[in-house]
Amino acid sequence: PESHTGYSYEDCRATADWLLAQTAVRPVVGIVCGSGLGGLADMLKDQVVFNYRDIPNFPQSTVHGHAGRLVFGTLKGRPCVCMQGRFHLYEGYPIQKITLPMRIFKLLGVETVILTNAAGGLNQDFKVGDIMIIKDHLNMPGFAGNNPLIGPNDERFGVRFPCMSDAYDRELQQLAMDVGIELGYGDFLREGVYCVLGGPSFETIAECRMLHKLGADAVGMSTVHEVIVARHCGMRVFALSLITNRAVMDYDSEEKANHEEVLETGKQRAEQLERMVSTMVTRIGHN
Ligand code: NOS
Repeated sequence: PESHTGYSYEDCRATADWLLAQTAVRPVVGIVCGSGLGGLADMLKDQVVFNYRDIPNFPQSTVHGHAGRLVFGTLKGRPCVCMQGRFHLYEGYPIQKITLPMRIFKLLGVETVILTNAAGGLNQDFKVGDIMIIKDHLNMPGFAGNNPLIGPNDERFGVRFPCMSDAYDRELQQLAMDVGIELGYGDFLREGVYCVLGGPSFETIAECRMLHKLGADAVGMSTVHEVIVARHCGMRVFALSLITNRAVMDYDSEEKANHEEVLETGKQRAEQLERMVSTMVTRIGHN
C-alpha cells in the first residue's frame, strides 16, 4: 500500500553493507543510548564513528541530549555498535524510520540489543536515580494502530505476527540484577513495566494515574517500538530505564516534569549505568 513508509530489505542491506565496508568491527552487541545517556558510547575502544547525516537512509537526531552518531568499537574486547542518540515518534518521523536502526543492527550481525532510556517513575516506591530493569511493556501507540510492523511483512526479517510475551530476555534480566547487585547498586535497582506514549507533551496528572492503575511502573516516549522490531527479526533484547523524574500524581504537587531535570539525572547516574551495561556486555554469551 502507498501509505507504507518503510524500507525494503534491500534498502536495509545497502545501509548495512555501506557501514560494513568502512569498519573492520563486526558487532555482536548493539546498544541504544537514551536521553542524556550517550556517555555509554564513549566507553568503546578503537572507535569508528559515523554521523547519522552521512549514513544512507538514516534519520537525524533532533533532540537535545542525543548526539546523532553511530559508534563502532569494542567494549572490553567485545565488538559493539552504539547509537548515540535515538529517534522518537514526536520528532515527526514515520514509525518505520524510528526503528530502521534495529534492522540495520540485525544485518550487521548483532545478536543482542541493549536499550536504555530516561523515564518518569509512576511506581510510588521508585526514586529519582533508580535504574529499572524492564520486564514488560505497554504499547499505547500500538493500541491506536501505530505499530512499527504495520505494512507488508518481509519474511526475511520475521513472521507476520511476532510473539511479544517473551520480548524481554529473562536470562539478561537476571544477569543485569546479578551484575547490579555485585556492583553495589542493589539499593537503586528495580524492575518493572515500561509504558510508551507518543509525546512530546508530558503526561497530565489524570494520565499518570491511569497508567499507574494499568500496571505501568515507568513512562517514556521511546524503546518499545525498537523492541518490537528487534524481536521481530530475532535479536535478544535487554532494556532499562533510568528514572529521571517522578511522574506527578497529585493535584497539590508543586513538581513539574521537564527535560532539564531528565538530562541532569542522566548525568548523575551515567557512570554507574555505564559500568553496569559494560559489565553485562562482557558476560553475555554468544555462539
Ligand atoms: N522521559 C519521559 N517521557 C515521558 N514522561 C516522563 O516523565 C519522562 N521522563 C523522561 C523527555 O525528557 C525525554 O525523556 C523521556 C522521554 O522519552 C523523552 O524522550
